This record gives sequence, structure tokens and C-alpha cells, in this order.
Amino acid sequence: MVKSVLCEMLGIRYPVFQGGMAWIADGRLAAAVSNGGGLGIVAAGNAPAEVVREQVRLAKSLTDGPIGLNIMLMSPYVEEVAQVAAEEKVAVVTTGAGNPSKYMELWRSAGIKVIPVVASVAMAKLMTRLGASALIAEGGESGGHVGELTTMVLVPQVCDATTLPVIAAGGIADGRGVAAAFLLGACGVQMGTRFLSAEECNIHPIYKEKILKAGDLCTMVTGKRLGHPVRSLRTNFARAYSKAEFSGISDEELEKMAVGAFRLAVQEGDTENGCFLSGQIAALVNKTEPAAVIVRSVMEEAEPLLRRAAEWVE
Ligand code: TUI
Repeated sequence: MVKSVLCEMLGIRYPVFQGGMAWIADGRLAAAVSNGGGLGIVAAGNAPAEVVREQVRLAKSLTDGPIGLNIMLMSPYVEEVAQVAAEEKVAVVTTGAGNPSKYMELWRSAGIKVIPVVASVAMAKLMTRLGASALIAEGGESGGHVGELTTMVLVPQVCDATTLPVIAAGGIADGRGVAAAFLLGACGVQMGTRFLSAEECNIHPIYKEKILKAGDLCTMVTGKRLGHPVRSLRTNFARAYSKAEFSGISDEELEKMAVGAFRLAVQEGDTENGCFLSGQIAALVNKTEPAAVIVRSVMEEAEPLLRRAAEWVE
């Protein structure tokens, strides 16, 4: 059994978070992960507050384990969703795609553990000062909105910048990734792409198939021109969007191209107009399994690797 301070802090068996994937991480997936001993996280994404509340309540009704809520800070409903987190008293709030400073006190005073995603050392220091309980250091190998740095480079620097527990994310999908993350100084991991293949993950079958079939070079980053780089599968849509970014079209037209693209991927499996968010590690995701099996097996794989780490030294 791998020991981690995160397990005691959160009352979980395995130090494995399921990423707060917008449009994807619903109450059912989150509950399945928490029932498997990890931390299941409902994603607010761009959803209105009442939809988020409903999914949080659904998750809680399906598990006795703790439930997290991921708040996407660029959401038009961010203010209301921040209140829902406090009202529903979720165990953990994670944040993404921005700076959650102005909500920290609201969540902390509701007894919620705040665990923001940080993509830089400066943000790690700020969040430590503002009372975060732990930090998620997410490298640009991840799917969705990405920062500049890779996991290999970001995690040790965040560990040096804080006394808080650090959870590594981006590019982790098996026990090797978990072991590597621990050797970089992390005491937990967050995985998104690996959970896309979970039985309880309610995405369109075409999306799941694409992840299971993906190879090493199957993702690309688009959206840099508008300041929101996003990693997704290299589909016709992603190629066309990328081409448009370097053409003469206006920012407004470019923005219009992406409207509804996450939903079209998740709900319709539309490869012409949908944006299939995925991490670079998709090539290592090859089978569909219950979420609980994923949580347990990555940690069971990591265990002998961490033991063997000592064998490098005479
Ligand atoms: O947030 C994510 N992944 C996401 S969010 C998303 S939805 C979206 N919609 C429209 C445009 C872009 C995204 C899909 N995937 N991961 C966590 C993450 N957070 N990655 C990077 C960051 C981050 C970036 C900058 C966190 C903090 C930050 O600080 C900015 C600042 O104000 O200094």
C-alpha cells in the first residue's frame, strides 16, 4: 500500500483524483471513483449553477466517500457555482483555468478544502499564502486548457515552492506515471484521460473509441491566438481550427468556430465540428474498465516500481 498524507487529509484509500473534465465528469463518474477509493470530482465546466448542484447531489447520493467539485474559472456562471460549492459543502473544491483568489475565503469558511490547479511557481506561492489545502501541478501534457510547462518541469518546482501536498497531473495514466510523479515529489496524482475509458464515463462511443485507438502523436494544441491554448485529439476540426488561426480571419470568426465544440464531441461524437479534449497519454489508454479498477490498478502497479527505485543505489 502506497502511503500518502493526502489519504489522511481527505479520508480516501488511494491518492488518485479524477480530473474535473468539463461536460464529462458528472455525478455518476465522480461517485464511481470515490467508491473505488479515489477522489471523484464533479466538473462544473460552463454549466449553470442548478445543473451543477444537481450533479453534486447525485454524486453524494451514490457514495459515502468524499466528493470534489471542479470550478472552471472562465465559466459565465462562476459566481453562482462558487456559491453552490459552499452551500452543498463539498469536501473539496478544485479550480482550473484561472486565479481563484477571490473565492478562497468563501470556500474555506464553509469548511471546504481548496486544491487549485497551478501551472506556475508564482501561482503555487500565491495559493499557499491564501490557505489552499494542497496544490495540483498540471503540466501541458494534459488535455484541455494547458499552461506552458511540462509535468516533469513543473512538479518539482511547485514542490520546492510550497510546504503543501502536491498532486501531479498531465501525462499520467498508469503505475509508471504514478511512480514517476512520486519521485518528482508529488504525493498524489490526478488523471483525466485515463478515466475517459471508464465504464461509468458517459461520453459518446465515438469519443471513447478515439481515445482507445489514439497513438503517440494523436493530440495537438490549438487556441493560442486567442490566449486559451487547448489540447485535443488531432481531428478534422482541430486541423481546420489550427489552419484558421494562422489565416486572416477575425478573432470573432475564430471564436465562432469553437462555439459548442466540446459538447458536440462529448454528446454527439461529431468529428467534423467537435473538439475532443485529450491528454498526450491517450496512447496508453487501451481498455474499458470500471473506474474503481482504474484507481486500484494504477496504485498497485506503482507499488513495486517505488520499491524497486531503491535498487538503483548501491
Ligand atoms: O482548466 C483546465 N483544463 C480545462 S478548462 C477547460 S474549459 C475551457 N473553455 C474555454 C477555453 C479554455 C478552456 C478545458 N480544460 N486545467 C487546469 C489548468 N489550469 N490548466 C492550466 C491552468 C491554469 C492556467 C493559468 C491555472 C491558473 C492560471 O493562472 C492564470 C493567472 O491568472 O495567473
